[in-house]
Amino acid sequence: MHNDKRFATRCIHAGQSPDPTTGAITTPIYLTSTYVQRSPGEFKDGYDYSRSKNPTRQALEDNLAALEGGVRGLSFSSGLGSIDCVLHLLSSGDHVVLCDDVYGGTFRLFKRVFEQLGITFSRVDMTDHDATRAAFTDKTKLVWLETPTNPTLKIIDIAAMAEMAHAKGALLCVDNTFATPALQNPLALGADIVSHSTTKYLGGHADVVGGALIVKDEELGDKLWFNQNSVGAVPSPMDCFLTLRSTKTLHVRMQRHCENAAKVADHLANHKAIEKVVYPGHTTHPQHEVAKKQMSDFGGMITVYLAGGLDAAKRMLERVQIFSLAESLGGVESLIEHPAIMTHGSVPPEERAKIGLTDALVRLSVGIEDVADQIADLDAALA
Ligand code: P1T
Repeated sequence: MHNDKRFATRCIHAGQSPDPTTGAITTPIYLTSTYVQRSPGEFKDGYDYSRSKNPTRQALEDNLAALEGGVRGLSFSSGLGSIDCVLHLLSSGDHVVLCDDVYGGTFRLFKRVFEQLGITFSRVDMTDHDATRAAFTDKTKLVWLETPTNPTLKIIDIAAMAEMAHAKGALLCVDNTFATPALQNPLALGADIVSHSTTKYLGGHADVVGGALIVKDEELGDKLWFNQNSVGAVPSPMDCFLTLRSTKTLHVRMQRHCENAAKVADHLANHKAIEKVVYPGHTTHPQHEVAKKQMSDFGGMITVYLAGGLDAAKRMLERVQIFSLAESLGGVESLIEHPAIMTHGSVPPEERAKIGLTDALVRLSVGIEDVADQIADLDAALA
């Protein structure tokens, strides 16, 4: 419903029609594991068992598909569950070109789970197009990237990567968790699959762990659904309800996240305790032009390097009061963390060093509190 409308309208209406039984405007939480059949194998609209299909999940999946401009959405019990589903498209011997900076858990899934099953991968700095081209082999079936990357906030040119992947017959999957469809539409830029940790901005309130995949090709959607149903990492109807409730406000939340982050980033850039600020909206960001080309705004994430290294980082992180020291991101409340010790602890130190993920690096997820309070909190913690 309303899939052809503008983004804000899709946030609120896509995938949702009044409930057929009562006219309820809000999609009910269908807490049912199974559905009564008229005769063996005779059931309504594909509803035979809730791992395969559930009306609350269907509404969320249709909503997410409309937000990303795809034809099919699939939702999962975690972001890693959605990545796992894509990797199950591959067979032993296949090769993946992976961007060198990804969430620590994504790296661990490739390295510790799928590599054992015979799937190889090469990590490459995808801002370097020649190096990326050289990373392909005749076995490359998939290109996987995040942009902005977690946590060094590199911006990767999605259209250029799509062209490169397709020239080699590989699929391109973009993890759009940091930007969200409010700011960036990978499918329109040529990606085949969009992946999300809906735990972050899409969920937006730090109360649900979830994931999603969106595609623009029905046949690929069927293959992924087969994997999802066979492996079984599906979300509960309650989690789907909460996520669907949140996507209704995604457009307004993202606007405020971006406004606040831009102000916080400007402030920190002039702070003597900060050695360097990485924010895609700054003209000093090495891929600022790419960000301007493919994003409608620069997001709510900021990465900083503290002048005083690990000790200074720890002192700051212990002192914040509006920002909370915690893993995760993208909620209404501001979070701050130390990736080397926390979210990226599963990436070996030598691999972290290669991408500048040092002990001085601190990652901020700027929430939608009053920005003056956010800045005062950071100043007090850095004093
Ligand atoms: O935590 P989960 O919902 O399973 O999602 C994994 C994931 C996937 N992709 C990106 C870009 C992510 O950032 C994450 C999870 N990240 C954090 C928990 C974090 O604090 O960075």
